[in-house]
Amino acid sequence: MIFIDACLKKETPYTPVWMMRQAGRYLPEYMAVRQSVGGFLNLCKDYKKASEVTLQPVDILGVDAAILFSDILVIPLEMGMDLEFIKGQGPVFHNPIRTDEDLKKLDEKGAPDKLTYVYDTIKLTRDKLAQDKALIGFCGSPWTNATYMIEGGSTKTYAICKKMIYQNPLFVHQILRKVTDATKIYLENQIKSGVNAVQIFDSWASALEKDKFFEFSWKYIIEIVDYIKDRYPDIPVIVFPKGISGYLDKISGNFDVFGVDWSTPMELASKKLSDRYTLQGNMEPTRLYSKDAIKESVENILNIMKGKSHIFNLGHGILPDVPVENAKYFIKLVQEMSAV
Ligand code: 1CP
Repeated sequence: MIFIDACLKKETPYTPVWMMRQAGRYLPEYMAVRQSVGGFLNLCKDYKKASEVTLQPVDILGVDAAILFSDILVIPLEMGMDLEFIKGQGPVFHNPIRTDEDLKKLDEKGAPDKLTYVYDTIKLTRDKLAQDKALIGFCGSPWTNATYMIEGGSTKTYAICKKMIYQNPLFVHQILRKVTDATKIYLENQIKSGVNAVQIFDSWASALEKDKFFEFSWKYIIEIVDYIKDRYPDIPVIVFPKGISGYLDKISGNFDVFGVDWSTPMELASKKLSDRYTLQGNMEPTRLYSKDAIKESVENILNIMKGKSHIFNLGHGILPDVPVENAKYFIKLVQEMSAV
């Protein structure tokens, strides 16, 4: 698998490429399946349909890896939280974690066993996926998941969870401990079910100042990385802490791939991070609206990464109204231009 080879710094015939959020709303084929089950969470829980939409971007766009169709929030959901995806509002937890009572109710030990629909999706998808394409499993970082669990949904200010960090840090650590423990077993079960690599999404890393990022987010990510790499050294682990370009020189660990977000110049990431890591990224996702803008960025990023270990990706998720034709153009262009 060329994607896995690139993760492990082996030479590849071209630069492998996939897109964060590649299975989803910009594909009419996805919308049709989603409608047929009556909503996003139902789709995650229907392993046959979840597998179908996992495979769609491979069939339609020719990406080099499929990413499991699910969501980071299934961990808090199966720890006992009441999750609903509300149209126009995104995810909502009706019982946010604010008190010791709330904390006590979180069932970190039971959650991994309840996620059988994810493991079934993985098994079926790995069965159907071409041998040369990788299947990526994933989870949210404990911090990114905790922001939703504490706030009760998406937030622009992180006011409640950040106030908690300064007023009652121990309480936040207790939540993070539980989420970390559940996530380790969850990822391990994904690997046992057949994923070829795993990615840890820390989409809200940049909500924290430097010291707090290392204390409340990175520390737990590294704990998960070590747990996986100690047991499955051949499974690549990708980390994606978004928006932390100011302290890249403090980033190290046992992971294989560092996901570079679009706001971090690729040259900077390449200079500041040890060359033992493969870099993944990082075209600005909004460029997908213009073929000229795509071409300019693909040329530029391939140039910077020439001779270095690289997986092409967007610097964050694809937006819902991107023309499918442009997404196809992007994937093909990367594969053709990078071929040696
Ligand atoms: O059909 C729909 O309208 C639901 C939209 C949707 C989709 C397609 C959500 C709701 N989640 C997903 C799938 C998803 N989420 C995947 C599967 C693979 C893929 O689509 O390619 C993955 C990897 C995620 C990860 C995820 N969910 C993250 C981390 C990555 C990122 O983009 O930052 C986060 C933060 C979430 C939470 C989430 N899920 C969905 C929404 C609307 C949100 C909230 C986002 C926010 O707070 O801004």
